Amino acid sequence: MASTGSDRKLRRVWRNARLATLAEGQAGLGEVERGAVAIEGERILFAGPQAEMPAVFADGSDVTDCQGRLITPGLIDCHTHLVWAGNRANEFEMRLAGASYEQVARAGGGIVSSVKALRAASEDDLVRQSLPRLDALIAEGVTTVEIKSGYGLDLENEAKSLGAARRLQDARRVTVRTTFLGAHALPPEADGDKEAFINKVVDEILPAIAQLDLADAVDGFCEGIAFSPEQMARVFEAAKAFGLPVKLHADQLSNLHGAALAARYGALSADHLEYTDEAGAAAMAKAGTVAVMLPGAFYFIRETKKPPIDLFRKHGTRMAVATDCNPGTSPLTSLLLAMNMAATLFGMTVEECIAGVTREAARALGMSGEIGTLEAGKFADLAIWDVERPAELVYRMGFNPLHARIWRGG
Ligand code: DI6
Ligand code: FE
Repeated sequence: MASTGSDRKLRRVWRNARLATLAEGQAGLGEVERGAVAIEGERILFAGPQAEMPAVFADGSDVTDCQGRLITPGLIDCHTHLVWAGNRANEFEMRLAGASYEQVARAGGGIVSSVKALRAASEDDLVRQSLPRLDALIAEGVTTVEIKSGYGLDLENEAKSLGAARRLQDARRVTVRTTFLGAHALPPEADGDKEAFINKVVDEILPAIAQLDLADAVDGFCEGIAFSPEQMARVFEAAKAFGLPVKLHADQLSNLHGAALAARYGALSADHLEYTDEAGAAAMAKAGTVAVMLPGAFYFIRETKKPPIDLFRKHGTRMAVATDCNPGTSPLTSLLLAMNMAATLFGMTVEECIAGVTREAARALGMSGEIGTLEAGKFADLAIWDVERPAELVYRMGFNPLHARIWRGG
């Protein structure tokens, strides 16, 4: 395959590596002992046994000897709220003194205090304050991150949040997916009128965000302290009208049958799910809605009800794991630690955890065709680890074994 001239894309090969390809349809992690990955430009050409790699792929390539290191797909954090201003360490202290998350929220703290801080910040400020959090994820091999709005709660400030999220993508070698979370909480000016606020989300804010093309998906918080299933259904109908996929914060603090609602709308994912019942788990499996586990929030609010992992297994519901990085319930910027928590607190296996931050996280973002596995044709997003076995990625706490990270081939 002689290729000359300036249009030649850079070819690179990593050899002498162990691979966890996570390839669809393969058992377990799709491990390969003596593996190689070849890429051209932004895309993977080959990932598999070194002996089976066509020799031509090494021709003229930049070749790296991995000395037995492990290569996985670049990690994907499919649920974050990482654009915010200020912090809520004061509420953390209140909760340490005995207040519950709901009590803090009802006392005017909680999400609303982050709304005030975000509204007071400029877009530049938001980018500046959020970059260290993004950098912390990137330092652990994250190559794609989903970022939600939801602390603006009016058009100007929701647009500012999503604009800041998009600018984070320009500032770093990373893929950002934005999600409009207008139905996150009731802003102070709504005077307790949830119906009127949902009308505003559906009639004004969401259409404008869609017109501005600022969001890749639409999310909501379906909960007693937030919005009802009926209200969320209205938001989902509006999203559908603009061709935007939906997802839902469901069954986090109580069972309002949010999982089933999400499934009914063919949601990409339903997230949290501590209180989800069997009918919800089954409906999600049938709809292909991914169950996103957020053990950081479970840990931080000292929840005791675990999500029904056994029911998800029984019904074949796909499971992802994410940080839920947010200032109120999960100030977590480590996807590796999220995996450890998913294993330790929820009983997920190493395979489920690693698939949950790669292949299944890609599915939860509707990006399965592009990222999440080491397969020919997908983007060359790789993480190279100084570990002997994949289980080490899940087992350690507060140690980062990342050796190198490749985003879109570079
Ligand atoms: N559920 C959560 O855990 C976060 N949002 C949500 O809908 C909490 C966000 C916050 O407290 O700031
Ligand atoms: Fe969340």
